[in-house]
Formats: sequence, structure tokens, C-alpha cells
Amino acid sequence: MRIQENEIALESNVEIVRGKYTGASALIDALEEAGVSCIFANLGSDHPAIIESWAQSTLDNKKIPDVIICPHEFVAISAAHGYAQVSGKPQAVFVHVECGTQNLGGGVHNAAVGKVPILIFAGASPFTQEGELTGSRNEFIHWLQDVSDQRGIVREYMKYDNELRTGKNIKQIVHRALQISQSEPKGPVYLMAAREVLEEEVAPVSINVNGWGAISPSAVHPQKIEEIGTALLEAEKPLIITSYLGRNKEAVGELVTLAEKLSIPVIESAPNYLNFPADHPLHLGYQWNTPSQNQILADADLILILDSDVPWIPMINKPADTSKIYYIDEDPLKERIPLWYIPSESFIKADSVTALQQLNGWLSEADINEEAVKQRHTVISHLHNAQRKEWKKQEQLVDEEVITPAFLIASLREAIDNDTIVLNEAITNYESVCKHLGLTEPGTYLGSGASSLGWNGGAAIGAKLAAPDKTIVSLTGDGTYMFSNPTPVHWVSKKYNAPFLTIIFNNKGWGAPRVSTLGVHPNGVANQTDQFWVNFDPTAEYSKVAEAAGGAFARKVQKPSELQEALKQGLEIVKSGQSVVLDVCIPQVSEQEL
Ligand SMILES: Cc1ncc(C[n+]2csc(CCOP(=O)(O)OP(=O)(O)O)c2C)c(N)n1
Ligand SMILES: [Mg+2]
Repeated sequence: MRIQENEIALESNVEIVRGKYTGASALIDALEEAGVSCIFANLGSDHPAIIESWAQSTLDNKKIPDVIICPHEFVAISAAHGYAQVSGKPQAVFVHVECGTQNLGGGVHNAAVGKVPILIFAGASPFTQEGELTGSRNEFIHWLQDVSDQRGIVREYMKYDNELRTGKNIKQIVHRALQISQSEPKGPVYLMAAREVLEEEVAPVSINVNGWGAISPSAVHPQKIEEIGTALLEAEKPLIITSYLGRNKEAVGELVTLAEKLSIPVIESAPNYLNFPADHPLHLGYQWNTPSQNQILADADLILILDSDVPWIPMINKPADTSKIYYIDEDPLKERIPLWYIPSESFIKADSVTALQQLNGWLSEADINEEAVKQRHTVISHLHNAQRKEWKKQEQLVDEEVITPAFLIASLREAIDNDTIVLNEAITNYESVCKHLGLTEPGTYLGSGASSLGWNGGAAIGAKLAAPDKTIVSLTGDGTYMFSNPTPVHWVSKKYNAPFLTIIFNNKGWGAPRVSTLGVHPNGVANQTDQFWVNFDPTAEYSKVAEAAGGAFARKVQKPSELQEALKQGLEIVKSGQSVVLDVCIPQVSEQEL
């Protein structure tokens, strides 16, 4: 989809003086060459050369990335995050000097922790003040925005940061930054440039983009494949745990092949992609912050972890000491997480698709005890069926007047089709969403993969722009809806024709800090006196915010009897091109069960 700022209607006798080819032109050209589809931008006094270059490109009918104006930087980076997750390709975010960089806020944490490729570009205060160069200081803010280490604001979260010092090699540096951003483990990169550099007239540089590809996928050493394969064959109770293997859709099919070959059950731990079909008889559920020991984990004699930052929480839930563990991940030592260790036999740095293909290849030649595999399949599928029966029970209403999260999610499951992508930022209901939605197709489920709340609003826009034929459904807590900056979110959604359906799990407050308090102080003063500072009563009319900001269809849903019809209506409206916000009342924070 190409999005133009305006249809240009010029009098034929008006002669336009051509703009120069500048550092800014090179920056935009490099992004286009690299396959960046969108620049999510929030502009300022640092960007005149960029605006000039966009105007010239429009005039020349030259293809450049779509410019999506985002009136808040957190929305911009969240949209780039969602777009990159769906498309697999890095996107760009342009922000205003150090102020705009600060406003990216928790989106920077989300991109880094969620391992999403994003190129952030920020201008910088001019470095001349007497008109020595084009772009020299001419506004009072240029003195106020001059800080000594702008890149330092976000450096801890970036895979790479640099300052563009001349227009002459901007393309090379942009390609280098994108190369690093796209190489596993993927992540955000940050470039900055002062106005003079962006204004510098330069000769266009031609680049062979094929020379700047991401690192090719890493394989597991063949000896290790043999070791893991043998261990899997010998294990009586093997188990696979994964969180984000499904970011490469191809990995899901490979995992199914491996699991089926040996009847290995799969548990998803705090997943932010669909990793294994929920209805598969070898799927044995989810682990989030569940405050109890998972018996399947405790009983496993061999655990293969594939792509997971937190496979379990050892204080409450861990494998047996005798269990043999193999850990495969693009970043198996989690070098950026100061406290991180798991008791693994081997830490293997590899791409999960490649590793699974290798294991499947090795096993296709192996001598498999088919009878044992068959028996295990029977046992696991019984466990699977019992688990699903229990979940089904949870979907039954206890009170005909009260919508429970399980009932809401089950109703949504019945209402959506296969062309839907669901975004989950439902916080204390994260796990319920996975359990009761039961998604089966790779690429149909996304989480931020991190913890700075509010990702879902911008991400829904990004997901819709990346996949215009899909229906985007965003599930959010009420607190998280407010974190998402709903005013700019819905304004952008309307302006750029990116409709999506939001469902607010409205429990009138922040459930999570209350649950956290009870987790540490189950009989503490806060619990005894029922004071948690998490209550939103009286609440805002959330859906009306969306209506005012972006013409969204707004509806509050209070009773179970209304839900089915409201979901049907919401989905119909969103498919017709208008965003929808359903504000659904669920039991209040204080009544929430642990
Ligand atoms: C930017 C940011 N601020 C604060 C937090 C801490 N926090 C974690 S969960 C949560 C409450 C979320 O509330 P809501 O979306 O209503 O979900 P609920 O807990 O009620 O299910 C908060 C404030 C955070 N993770 N990120
Ligand atoms: Mg809440």
C-alpha cells in the first residue's frame, strides 16, 4: 500500500525549483533500498531536510517508504514493532532529537526484549550557530536540546548506535545498522544526525544491497545433534518448551514433525508467537506466572528448550534435579540479562528452524522404538484431553449477569475466522487468552515479548498495515489500554485506514500489582485491610476516547447475554473498515481470583 501525504495539484505554469540531493535524501533512499515499508514519524525542527526530500520524492513520483505520522513516539515504535513482527522486516521510526527519543519510552524496552528489528532515527541539535552551514541554529530550542550523549539515552537497549557525521556515507551506515538489526537475535538500532549533515548536498551513492544481508542462520554442531537426538530417543518423558520459536512460521511445522516423530509434549512458556497448534494432542498447555509446580515439567527426564527467555520460574516451578536439559536459542547465555541461569547440559547458539530440520533429519535415519512412541502418544493425548476438558469447564458462567474472562475469550474464539491476527496484552488474563482462544495457525498470535505496557494499540496499527487482508483483534487490560496512548492510536488508525478491533478486559483497575503483592505478602497488611492502590473506580469511558479521536465504533458490554451479538457486530464493522472498541466489564480487580 502506498500512502501519499496529499494529491499534488499544481498549476501547469508554476515552475518548481528542484531541491538538492542531500544527506536526508540518502537516508530515505537507503531505507527504500533495504525494503523498509514504513517510516513511523514524529517530526520536529531537526527534520526540514527530510521533509524537503519527501516533498521532492512525491513530486518526482519516486517510491519511498510510506510515511505514517504518529502524534506520539511510543505509538510510532509500537506500530513499527507490530509491523516488523507480522512482516518479518525491519521498519523505521523517526523522532525529534533527545525529547522524541525520551518519548519512545518503554517501546525501546519492548523492541529490545521482544527482539524486533527497528531502525530508530533521531535528528540532533545543529552544531553551528552563525550560519556557517545550511541547517545552522535558528530556533531557541536548538540550545535547549543540545545534550552531551543523546545516543546514551537508549544505548543500553540498542544492538548498535551511531551518529551520521557526513551525508557522504549515510547509506553505508544505514545498511550496516539494518544488517545488525536483522541479524539474530534481532533488535533495535539507533542513528542520529545533526541538521547540517542532513542538509549537506551530496552525490547519490549507489549501493549493492545484496552486500548487506543479515547473518545466515546458525546450525547446531553435528555432534551435538547426535547427542540431543540420542538423548531424545533414550528419554522416557521428554518435554519441549518454547516461547518465540513461531516468529519464523516455518519453525512451527518443523516442531510438529519433531514432536510427532517421538510423541514429545510441548509446553509454551509466556509465548509471544504461536509456536505449536493449540489443538494438537501433544500440546500440554502454558506456563506464565502460575504459582504452582507443573507436574509435567517436574516429571520430565529430558527437556529441550527452543527459543525461550524464561522457560519456568524456579522458585515455584522447576524440573527435577535429575532431568537432562538442552537449551537452543539465538542468544543462549542471555548476555544482556545480568541474573540469568538455567541448569542446562549444553547451551547451543542456533536458529531454531535449522536446528529442528537437523534433528528431524537425524531422526529420520534413527532406530525408533515405535511401540514406546505410540504408548507415549496415548498417555500425552489423554493428558491433553483432560486439560482441555478442565479449560472448557472454566468457560461456563457461574453468574448469568457476570462476564468472566474465560467466557469472553471462548466467545471470541467462536466469533473469529482463520484470517485473524490476535494481539494479546491482557496482562492478568494473558494465560486465559492462550488457553481459551486455542489458535492453531502460525502467525495468528502476537504478544510484545516484553513488559512495557501499551504496545497493543500501535502494534495493531502496524499489524494491519503489514497485513491489510487480515482482521486484527487487540486484547488489552483497561490499564494497558490507557498506557497505549489511545488518542494518537485511534487518530492514526483512522488517518491511515488501519482499522482493528480492541477488546478491553475492564476489571476497573490494575489487577497485576495486587496479585504481585499477594504473591509476596499473602497475609500482609494490604490484604488484611484491602488496600492496594490499584482501583480505577470511577472509570473513564474508554471506548468513547476512541470514538472522539478516530471515529471508532464504541460499545460497552456488561452482560454475558450481549456478548455474542456485540462481537459479531464489532467484527462486521471492523471488516467494513472502521475501528471498534468493545469495553467489556469483567469481575473487578478486588474480586479477581489468584
Ligand atoms: C510502562 C509500564 N508501567 C507499569 C507497569 C507495571 N504494571 C504491570 S501490570 C500493570 C497493570 C496492568 O493493568 P491492566 O492492563 O488493567 O491489566 P490487569 O492487571 O488488570 O489484568 C502494571 C501497572 C508496566 N509493566 N509497564
Ligand atoms: Mg485491569
